Amino acid sequence: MPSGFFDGIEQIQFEGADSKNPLAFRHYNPDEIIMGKRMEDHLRFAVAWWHSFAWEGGDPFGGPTFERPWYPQDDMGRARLKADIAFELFDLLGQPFFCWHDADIRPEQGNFADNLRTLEEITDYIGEKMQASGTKLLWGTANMFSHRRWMAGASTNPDPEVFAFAAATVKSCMDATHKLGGENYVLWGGREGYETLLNTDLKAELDHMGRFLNMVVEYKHKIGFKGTILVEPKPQEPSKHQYDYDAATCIGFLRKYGLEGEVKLNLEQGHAILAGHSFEHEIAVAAAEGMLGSIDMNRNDYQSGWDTDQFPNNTPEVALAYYYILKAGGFTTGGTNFDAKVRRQSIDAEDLVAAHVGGMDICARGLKAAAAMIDDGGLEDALSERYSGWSTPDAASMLDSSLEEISARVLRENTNPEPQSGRQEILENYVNRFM
Ligand code: XLS
Ligand code: NI
Ligand code: NI
Repeated sequence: MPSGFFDGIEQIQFEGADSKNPLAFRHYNPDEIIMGKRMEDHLRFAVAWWHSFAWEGGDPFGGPTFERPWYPQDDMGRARLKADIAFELFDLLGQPFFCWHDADIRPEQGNFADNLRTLEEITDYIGEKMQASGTKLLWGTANMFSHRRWMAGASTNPDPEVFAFAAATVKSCMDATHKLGGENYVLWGGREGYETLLNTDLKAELDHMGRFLNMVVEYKHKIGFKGTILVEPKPQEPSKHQYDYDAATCIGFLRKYGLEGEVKLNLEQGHAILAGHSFEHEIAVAAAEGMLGSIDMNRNDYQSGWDTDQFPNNTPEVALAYYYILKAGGFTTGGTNFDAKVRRQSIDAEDLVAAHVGGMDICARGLKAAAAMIDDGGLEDALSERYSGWSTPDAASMLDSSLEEISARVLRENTNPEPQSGRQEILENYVNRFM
């Protein structure tokens, strides 16, 4: 028996680019073959439980604006109803995956034993629903930032009892993710950072976080979890300074603690913007290190300075993100998780559906544009041309020589390089042809 929450909304269909139906896909056509692979298998969309079902529409100035039948979220019966309605959305959208934090799917119990018991109970229930619907788990994660126990951090907390609570919590979430066949496990350290250096032993905190992540990897192998462990960079918010600032910082951290072969990155558009980067920059940095894992797709407001988690709606931005993802070989265990929420005035069930339909469509459109650019090869040609000097044996051998030898060469050959155009506008015009 459907809950009635989505009454009047039919399963979303692909109707093609000319459709005027606001609840239809114009570009997302799961079976369409792009570069030899189904569109659905390229994009691997996931719905995020937290934004769509747990967030109640509050902001720093006001409380909840949404009224949902599963509120208040303090009861296991209503947690089950929330799961029922989540799967109703999944069936309407037909996206292949979803993601959760423990705190999104079960009510906070205030102690570890009851948190564990209710997590096991609700994930058994979700497991049954997954069987029936075919929707899979892209990743699970632990919410170690909302409850007051985490206010000074989880694995970086000065109090070892909080470190212990965090370790037990992550173990429980890894077990639940493994049980549900999750394809990745994510760690985002919202409180792994600090408010003031005056009360913070930065080196000790980083060492604890490095050891903690090693324990996660050790446990993954112990239980035979085949998914990928991912860390998610973000520069600030909620902490003033977060240790996982951006992709480059995370890569340095992973190398320092010997985790470069074990852990990859989950990159989020809004976090890239907060760090002063573009999304494609973060993707390219991770890809260059072989550490591109998965993405949290959303859109950040360029003026506000905080993490607005809007649904994406800008084709060129999305297309460039997928261009660099495709160039890196596409996703393996990763996917496109909508870490995005409707605005707090968008209070209807229809808004929730429309937001995902639009997000999926813009990503499909971006993917098609990205594939067309790869197929055309114009950007790749321009790159080869720009770096072609390095393919001569003379230039390549320089990298195996020394400053003295190179200096002698410059004097001998009277080297005096002629500047070449970077052709940026020409390349930007080229990209626009595909949008
Ligand atoms: C918050 C993060 C969070 C992670 C999962 O800004 O994006 O939602 O994706 O903990
Ligand atoms: Ni995220
Ligand atoms: Ni975020």
